[in-house]
Amino acid sequence: MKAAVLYERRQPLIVQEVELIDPGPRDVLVRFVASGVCHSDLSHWQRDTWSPLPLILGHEASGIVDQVGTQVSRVKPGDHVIIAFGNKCGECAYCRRGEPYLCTPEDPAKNISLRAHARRNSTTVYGFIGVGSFAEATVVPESNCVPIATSVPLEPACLIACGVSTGVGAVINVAHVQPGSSVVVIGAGGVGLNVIQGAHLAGAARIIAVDINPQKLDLAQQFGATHGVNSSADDVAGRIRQLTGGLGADYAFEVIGLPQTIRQAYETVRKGGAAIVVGVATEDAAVQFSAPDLMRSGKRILGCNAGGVRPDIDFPLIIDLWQAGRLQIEELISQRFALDQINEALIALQQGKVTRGILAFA
Ligand code: COD
Ligand code: ZN
Repeated sequence: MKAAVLYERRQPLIVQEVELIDPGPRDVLVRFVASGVCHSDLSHWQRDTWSPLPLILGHEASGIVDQVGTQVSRVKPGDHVIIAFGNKCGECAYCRRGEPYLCTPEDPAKNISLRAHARRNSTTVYGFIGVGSFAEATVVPESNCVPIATSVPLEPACLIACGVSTGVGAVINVAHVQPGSSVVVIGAGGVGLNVIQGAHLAGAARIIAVDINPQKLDLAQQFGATHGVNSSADDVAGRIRQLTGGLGADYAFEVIGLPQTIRQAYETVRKGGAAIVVGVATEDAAVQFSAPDLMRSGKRILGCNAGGVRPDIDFPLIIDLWQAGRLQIEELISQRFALDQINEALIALQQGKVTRGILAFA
């Protein structure tokens, strides 16, 4: 199959033939229909991260089941699926307590990010968080496949695997945003726009988008933001206090992954409010808080790993909301690329030129 392989960080991905591993007894071979291009893909291209090389990036994907291992029972060839990224072993303490986004396989050899995904000649090629969707196909454990009805448009459904579920999940599963509340969203990108539409869905009265890119602030309004603050021009803390009756917001979501914007989220919430950290910062990043201020203010800082999403429960729920007209998903896609154009797609994301770009394989 054709895949875009990352050999050296910050250098162009190379589109070439690789050989996928054969599916094991509990694995499924899925042919991709679409893959979103998310900032996490860009981060693993730009930063020196833990992910092993050579690597096929891409983790926000939908497709059609092509082959199944001998013990697979949850899907069959021809089924439409959204692929959940990361480990979903179903057996560890976290999976058993219904927190699959924290899955930690007891046997490190079962870590989906570190198992051989494909080969080129005799070189092992890895698949990003087990998915590797900048390619024509993948092999994943059946527990990573969420089947969906054939009536659901499969191309936009790819965005449910990350951007939509992480954003909506941050609001519903992690912060539990209450009707009538005030919500700040710092970073109105592919994931941040979904925090905004999640907050709108949860009945927030004020949704204040903060971004350095004025075009993203316009987009934010289309997805439910009531106000926009341009953080390269405006006094963010002052403007938010003004918009929230002087107290600060009930919730502030950081959806970028920078220490200064995580700090900004903490500063913009009222006493008793919650700052939710959705973006992943570089491994050495640290953020300072005054311990007595944290104690006296009763503010809460919540870590949010992949939106606290339980794919088997939350993907069908999101599809129902989308099909009922309560979430916008097609509207997030501003540009389609072919696999050969993957480097252009990453650069368009880096330059802030797309709402969400997708690779379309059909
Ligand atoms: N102040 C305000 N806005 C900023 C700033 C800043 N200093 N810097 C950048 N921005 C804005 C950009 O203009 C853009 O609108 C937005 O931030 C970022 O958007 P995108 O579209 O580039 O990025 P996303 O939305 O795809 O990236 C989302 C995350 C940053 C949340 C993602 O990359 C991440 O860190 N995920 C965390 C871990 C996780 O849950 N992973 C699951 C797989 S993603
Ligand atoms: Zn992502």
